Amino acid sequence: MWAFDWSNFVMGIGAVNAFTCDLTSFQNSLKYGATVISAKHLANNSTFEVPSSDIGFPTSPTNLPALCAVEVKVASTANSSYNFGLFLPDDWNGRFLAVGNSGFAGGINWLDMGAGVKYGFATISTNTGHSSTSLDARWAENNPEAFIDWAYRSLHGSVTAAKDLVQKYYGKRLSFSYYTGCSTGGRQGLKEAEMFPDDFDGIVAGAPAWWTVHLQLWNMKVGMYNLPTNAPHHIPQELFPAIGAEVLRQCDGSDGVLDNIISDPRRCNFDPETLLCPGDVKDQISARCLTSPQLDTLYHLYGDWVEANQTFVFPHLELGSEGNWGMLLGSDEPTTLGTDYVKYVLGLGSNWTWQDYNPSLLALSEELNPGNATAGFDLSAFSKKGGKLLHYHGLSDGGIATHSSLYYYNHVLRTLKPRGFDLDGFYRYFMVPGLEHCTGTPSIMNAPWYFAGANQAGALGTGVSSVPGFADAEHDVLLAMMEWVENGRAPDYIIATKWNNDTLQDRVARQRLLCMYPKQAIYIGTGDVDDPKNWKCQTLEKTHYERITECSVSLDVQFGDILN
Ligand SMILES: *[C@@H]1O[C@H](CO)[C@@H](O)[C@H](O)[C@H]1NC(C)=O
Ligand SMILES: *[C@@H]1O[C@H](CO)[C@@H](O)[C@H](O)[C@H]1NC(C)=O
Ligand SMILES: *[C@@H]1O[C@H](CO)[C@@H](O)[C@H](O)[C@H]1NC(C)=O
Ligand SMILES: *[C@@H]1O[C@H](CO)[C@@H](O)[C@H](O)[C@H]1NC(C)=O
Ligand SMILES: *[C@@H]1O[C@H](CO)[C@@H](O)[C@H](O)[C@H]1NC(C)=O
Ligand SMILES: *[C@@H]1O[C@H](CO)[C@@H](O)[C@H](O)[C@H]1NC(C)=O
Ligand SMILES: CC(=O)N[C@H]1CO[C@H](CO)[C@@H](O)[C@@H]1O
Repeated sequence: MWAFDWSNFVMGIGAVNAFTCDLTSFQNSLKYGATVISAKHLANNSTFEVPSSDIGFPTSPTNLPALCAVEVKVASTANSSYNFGLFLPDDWNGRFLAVGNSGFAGGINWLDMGAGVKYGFATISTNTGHSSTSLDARWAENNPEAFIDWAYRSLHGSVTAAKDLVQKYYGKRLSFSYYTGCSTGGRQGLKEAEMFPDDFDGIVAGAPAWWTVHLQLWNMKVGMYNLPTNAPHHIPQELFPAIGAEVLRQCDGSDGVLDNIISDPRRCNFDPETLLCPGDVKDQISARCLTSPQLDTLYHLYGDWVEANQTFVFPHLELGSEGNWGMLLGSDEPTTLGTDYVKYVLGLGSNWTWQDYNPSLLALSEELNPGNATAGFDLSAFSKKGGKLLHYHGLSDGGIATHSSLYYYNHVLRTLKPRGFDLDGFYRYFMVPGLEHCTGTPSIMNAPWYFAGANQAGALGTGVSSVPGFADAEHDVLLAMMEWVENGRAPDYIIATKWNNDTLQDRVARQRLLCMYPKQAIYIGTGDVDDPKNWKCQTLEKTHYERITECSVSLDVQFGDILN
């Protein structure tokens, strides 16, 4: 324990905190129903050792600025509670930042807090009310209150309590509040914009898992298309790279440039039949080809999920997502993101197996709408109070189909535009060619995927923050958000960066414009394709697919689900 609070000295003239970084001081300033678990000061360049109980986010952030690290427990009902963690930097920028969670994880996201506190934000994260890894929802069994905590209650409650503590600790009002999260974190951001519009001035939502009632079942359905593993239609994981390579061969040029990046899969007329094995193949893996039943599976994967009554349930996996298919395919069971949802959240019990699947589960999921986790489309209150939303989704995402984001964006547009709202004024959506689920890119594409989105800094290193060498509002989505909120300069584009081997010590391999939807990056025709200066943002005519997904009833899709 620190006997003396050095932070008062580090902060210098006129910046003495209202109280010191210790458990008693925090406990005394907390409201009823909350308990301080720990509070300690860390010197500059320290590592915060994540408690071993945090199995959701076990990685310790390193090279932190001098800060006060606090953990608080808050009761949400008589028999449920959640915790939140708080990093209070000695050198505070006067602003507040909350970071989001992943999958079903219960844990405080200390790693993303580490990236956030380096900007100078007072940074928080909630454990969402339970302890688990991101693929595990056993905690939700017979525990609807815990599911409500995960769905939205813990984040809103943590933000409210933490803002109060931040202002008491520094003895000053905070100026602006921000949020950044990806996947479940993206969903949490959209729920906040919808239900608690006053919590944040700016929300960055990546690859949002917003459609809980359909998404979790789709996660399972995608795996089921490729099961059981002994069936003739099963495609072994070893063949995914061959499929990815053929997709790239056929689709790379459909955006006008051969650069190994599929910028616009919607414009590719992919012909899966070119992958068909010749008659005499003995070793399919080395021949890199598919049988006729395996091609049927491919059609399912690239086709939207549409129910027999023409209800559109979820969009397709994208052409170019093959490098990320390990998330939902390639195992001998569908992901527990789906099966645990059915067993423990919909309540069918631990003996339920994916072989018991039937379409009535979809109706049950819609009817129960567990925890009210699915985000809605009415963002009018957030818009009216001046809130800003930056939403992005990778076009190589193998965990959450990319166009579920386009569906969300289009439905917000349908909800608000007739009421006179200008979407571009408060809500901007960016598709990211070659970005997998939140972080990374397929190795054959090597696309620029880094722009300091949620979870991204941690993927480059435990001490990384912002965009090293390019820490400005053009390259860093959080700085772009601050520029929009605080100076009224809305981003039309973000520049994404790719370091060789995703290693900061290595050189920058390429950078690329990401454009605000419906614009997309178009090569100007001369100069290095890896230099963003040689690209511009331009609107192309909508493709057939975009027009189709604007209808929630899908009559005919690019790879129609005729085989369902
Ligand atoms: C910061 O900490 C790292 C260990 O995480 C250490 O290697 C490095 O030398 C330290 N830097 C300074 C300037 O003390
Ligand atoms: C904190 O440590 C880093 C090295 O890790 C150093 O670059 C920086 O100047 C230090 N900051 C302060 C305020 O001492
Ligand atoms: C929590 O308490 C409520 C009533 O207060 C009860 O209905 C519910 O079953 C309890 N849940 C658990 C997990 O104990
Ligand atoms: C699961 O199946 C086992 C064996 O058939 C049975 O003993 C157990 O009661 C079942 N559990 C539930 C929750 O139905
Ligand atoms: C269509 O069927 C699905 C289940 O297969 C159900 O969830 C959905 O509510 C149905 N929609 C309509 C409009 O009947
Ligand atoms: C569910 O969320 C909607 C907004 O998405 C809100 O209007 C409604 O009050 C919520 N219901 C409950 C029970 O939380
Ligand atoms: C360690 C490693 O993977 N190094 C690779 C970095 O990238 C270059 C090409 O861009 C490869 O040649 C190296 O093998």
